[in-house]
Amino acid sequence: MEIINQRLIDKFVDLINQISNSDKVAIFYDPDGDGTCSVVMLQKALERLNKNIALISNEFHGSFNIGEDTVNKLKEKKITHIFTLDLPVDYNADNFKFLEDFKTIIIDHHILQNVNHPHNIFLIKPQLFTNMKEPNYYCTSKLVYDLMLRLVDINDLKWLAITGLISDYCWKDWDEFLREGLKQYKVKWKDYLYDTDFGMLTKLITAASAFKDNRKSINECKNFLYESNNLEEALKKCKKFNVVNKVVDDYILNFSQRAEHYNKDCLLILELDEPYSITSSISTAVSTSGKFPNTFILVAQKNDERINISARTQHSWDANKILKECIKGFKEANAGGHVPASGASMKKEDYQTFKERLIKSVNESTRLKVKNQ
Ligand SMILES: [Mn+2]
Repeated sequence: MEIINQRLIDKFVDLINQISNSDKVAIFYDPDGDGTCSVVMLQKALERLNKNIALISNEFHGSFNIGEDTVNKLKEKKITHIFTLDLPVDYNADNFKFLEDFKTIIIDHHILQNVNHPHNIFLIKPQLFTNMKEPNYYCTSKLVYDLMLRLVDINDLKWLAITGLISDYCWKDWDEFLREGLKQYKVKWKDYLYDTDFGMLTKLITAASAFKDNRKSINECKNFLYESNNLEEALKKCKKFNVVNKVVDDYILNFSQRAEHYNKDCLLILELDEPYSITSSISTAVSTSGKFPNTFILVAQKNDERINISARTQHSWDANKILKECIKGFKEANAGGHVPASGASMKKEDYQTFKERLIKSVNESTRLKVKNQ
C-alpha cells in the first residue's frame, strides 16, 4: 500500500490541530468491533491532545441518517466539531445539509458515494489517499490509529487497532502489521485470526453489541476497553458478554444442518428467532471458516416487526448489489455494505418476496469472476 495523496493527510492533521480549547467535539461511531475500537482510540488520542469531548454516541449503526432532533441536541451542547467513525455518512446527501453548522470529519472505509460535499465536511477514506485495490480492507480502527499517530503517541493502543482489523476481517492486506503486532503482545499466531486472543476480544465486543438492551451492554463494553491498558485486561473485563457466543457457536457448528439449501448449495439460508442480534456473527464466522468457500451465506432474524439480514460471500457474488436488487420496491427497507459482506432490513411481510428473488438471483451463472480465487 502506498500513500498517493499526502495532502489529504496533512489537511487532516491541520484540522485536528485547529480544534481550540473552547471547541466542543462530538463523536458518532458504529457500535461494532471496528467502530468500537476506533472510538476508544480516537477518544484517548483527542484527550491526550487536550481536546474537549462533549458527546460520544452510537445511536447510528450500519447507516447514518442524522435528523433535526440530533442536530438540536448537538447545538444545545454547543458542539463545534463532529467525528463519525465507520459510518457511511456520505450515502445520504441530506446529512450534509443537517451538518452545515459543524465541522465534520468522516473517517470511514465504505464505498465512496458522494464526493461533492460542502466545505465544512472533511471526508477521509482509504480510496482518497492510498492506491489500495480493495480500500475497504483499510478499516476504520487502522485508519484512526495511523492518522492519529501523526499527531500524538498512541503506540500503547496498537492492540485496539489489531482488534479492529481482525474484527472487520481485514487480514490479507495487513499481514506484516498483524504478525508483528501479535508477536509484540506475545499472542500465538493462528492463520484463522478469530481463534487468537485478539479474535476472542472481537467476539466479546460483537457479543456485547448483540444484546437487545438499548445499547446498555455495548456502552459498558466500550467503557471496559477505555479502562483497559492492554488486551489481557480487556478480555477479563469483557468476559461476561460471552453468554451470547455460546448461542452463536451452536448455530455455527450446526449451520449446514439447520440452514435451507438452494441451487446446488450455492445459497444457504438460516432463519432464527433469538433475544440477541446475532445474524452477522453467525454469517461472518460461517463464511470465514473455509467450510463454504463458494456459497452465498444468508442469515435472517426476526426483530419485532422487521427482518434483519446478514449476507457473506467470500467474493463469489456481489452481496451488496444482490441485496439491493432484492429489496427493490419495498417500503421502509434498506440494504448496503461491501461486496463480500452486506446487510439488509425489511418489513416482515416483504421477507417471502425477498427470499424468492434471492433464490432466483444466486446461482452458478451469477457468480463473480474474480482473479486469485
Ligand atoms: Mn468497519
